[in-house]
Amino acid sequence: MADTQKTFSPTADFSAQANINDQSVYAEAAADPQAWWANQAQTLLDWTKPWDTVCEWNPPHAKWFVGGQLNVAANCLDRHLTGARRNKAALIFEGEPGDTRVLTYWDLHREVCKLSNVLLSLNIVKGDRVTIYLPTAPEAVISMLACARIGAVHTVVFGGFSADSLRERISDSQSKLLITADGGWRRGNKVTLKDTADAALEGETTIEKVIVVNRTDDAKHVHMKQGRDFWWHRLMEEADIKHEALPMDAEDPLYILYTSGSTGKPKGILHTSGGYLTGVAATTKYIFDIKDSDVYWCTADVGWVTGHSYVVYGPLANGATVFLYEGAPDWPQRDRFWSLIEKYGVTIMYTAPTAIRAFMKWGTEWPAKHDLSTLRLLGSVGEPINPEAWLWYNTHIGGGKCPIVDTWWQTETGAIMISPLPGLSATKPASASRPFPGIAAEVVDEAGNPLPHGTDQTGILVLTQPWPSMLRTLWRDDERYKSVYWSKFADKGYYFPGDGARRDEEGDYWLLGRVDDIMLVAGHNISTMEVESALVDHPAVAEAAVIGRTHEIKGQAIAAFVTLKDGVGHTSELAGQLKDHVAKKIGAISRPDDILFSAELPKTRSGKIMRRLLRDIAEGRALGDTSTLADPSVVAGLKEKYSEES
Ligand code: 6R9
Repeated sequence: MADTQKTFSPTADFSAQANINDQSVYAEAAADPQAWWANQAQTLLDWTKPWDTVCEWNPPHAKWFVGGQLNVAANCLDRHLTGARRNKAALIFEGEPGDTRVLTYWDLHREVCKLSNVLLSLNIVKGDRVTIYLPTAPEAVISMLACARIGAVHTVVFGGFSADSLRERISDSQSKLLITADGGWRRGNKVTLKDTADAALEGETTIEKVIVVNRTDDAKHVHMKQGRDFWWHRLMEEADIKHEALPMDAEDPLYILYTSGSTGKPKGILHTSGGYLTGVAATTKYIFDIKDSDVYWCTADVGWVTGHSYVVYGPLANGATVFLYEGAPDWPQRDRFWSLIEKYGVTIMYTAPTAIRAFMKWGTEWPAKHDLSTLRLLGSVGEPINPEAWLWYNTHIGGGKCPIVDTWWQTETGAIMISPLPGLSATKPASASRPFPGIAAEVVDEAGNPLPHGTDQTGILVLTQPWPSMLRTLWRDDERYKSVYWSKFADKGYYFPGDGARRDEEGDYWLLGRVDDIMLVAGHNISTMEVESALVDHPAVAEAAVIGRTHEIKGQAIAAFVTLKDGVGHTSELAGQLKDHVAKKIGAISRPDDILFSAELPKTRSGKIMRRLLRDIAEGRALGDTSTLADPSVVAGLKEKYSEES
């Protein structure tokens, strides 16, 4: 049997010590999911007021733990201060240049209290939005928790986003305050965040005040606008260290996080307090098997949901030690991650398939140079992992002894939905196993009927019942919330995540990628529309069609088919300019890999661009059905051209 078809069971030692090692959890949760979740909320969190109702479900709107009160930051900090965790490391940070900082729970609590007082002194009150545009460093975590402590709603924007993207998110969320830094470090270079922030604030803006963290010691080059901009360290020097966390209703908003939508405009995913924290605390405890003795490293940037749920809220709610690294995996050399694992004795690592594929390409000599024996569990998230990458991760990083949890979830779901439980599941390379206890999923056909297990047909993944950490709506756009997620199977009341899937004979789930116009480039969701809009915004471009083509390392690469305005010449300089233009408009992660100029794009008679055919062209496949095209010769010409130029 090929290794890719084998199953891998946890060792007896691992199972014996696991936080869950009894299969009965699945049946127990399925019998009464609400009771199961209520039990998690009760045992894993501290509430200042108990709830009256576990779940109110008025499809498609859910409320969880209605009437209950808690403070998310207090659950991540204050309750750990009374016992042995007080002086335990909460955050161990290493910056890209090699600077290090350790914050104990006691330290982190003090910093968060101080910043809470700073926010109050800047007139930020419960319900106000605060945009956070920072590198992955302790200040980002402190900022998120300080918002949670006073009830301000944070919206973290990934530091790689452009000024336009930042401006759009600030304006949609109507944030009053921006927290940023002079810069961050990436492959030895300074990323000038403050300059980008300044550009985003030009003209009209809802932002009244800006707090600036000194990260790169670039004070000389940073322009501080009087009355608007304040240095973090100055404000913190004077801040009171005492702050009482404000109890929040379970349904009070915790954060908004923007994610790509297929119409181009980003969607503001809204998460609330009690249900969200219950979901992330339970999944962290049972899927990552977190213990007080662990050193846990999730490599995601705090700007993505994985950073929210599994760098900050889930692990800190569990009182874990979180390792945080600011920079790139190949700086100064390709063994940076492995040297960090050795240096800090990391026991749990959670990363993305795109990173694993890059490590594979760089070769086994890099991890082999380091002692990785402290690792006991590995995780993967962001896109489907190929069986070969799974096996490589298992052998060369996990030493063949670490369970791998391939976790499927989304910004919208808040917490992991489908994953193995590491002490129980016999895992199969590239299968995410089964829904977490208390989560109800199914794979259905276009009509919403369940597909038989073991069929080759690609089905559509749906979640059939509400869950505590689900998004509550899209910020200021409830209509879009209803139409994007709930209209496809409205009669059945199913949540539609936009992913293709199938189930094997044993009922295990295999995720097969997006079924909509979202690309997964290095694990990041990028909308084809958004890149097309950025291209068309360039004066030389008449029309553009963008698709994700299969890419060895990034999963998908961005290929753009571009029609130019009359009289503009097709030059390689222009292709370069267009790539730069998109990177500037949206951010470097959206920079197209290929630009192909074409006099025309393949369209149906009703004028729809046939992206399926463009994908066939970019991936060198035989063209599928072209009979619905207005002019079939267009694709034939394009195909020839693509193979010549690439
Ligand atoms: C957590 C996160 C969500 C989309 C999702 C799916 C893809 C994530 C996956 C996976 C297969 C996995 N995805 N994890 N596909 N296997 N283990 O990535 O959130 O950025 O919102 O992306 O990512 O397509 O719908 P987000």
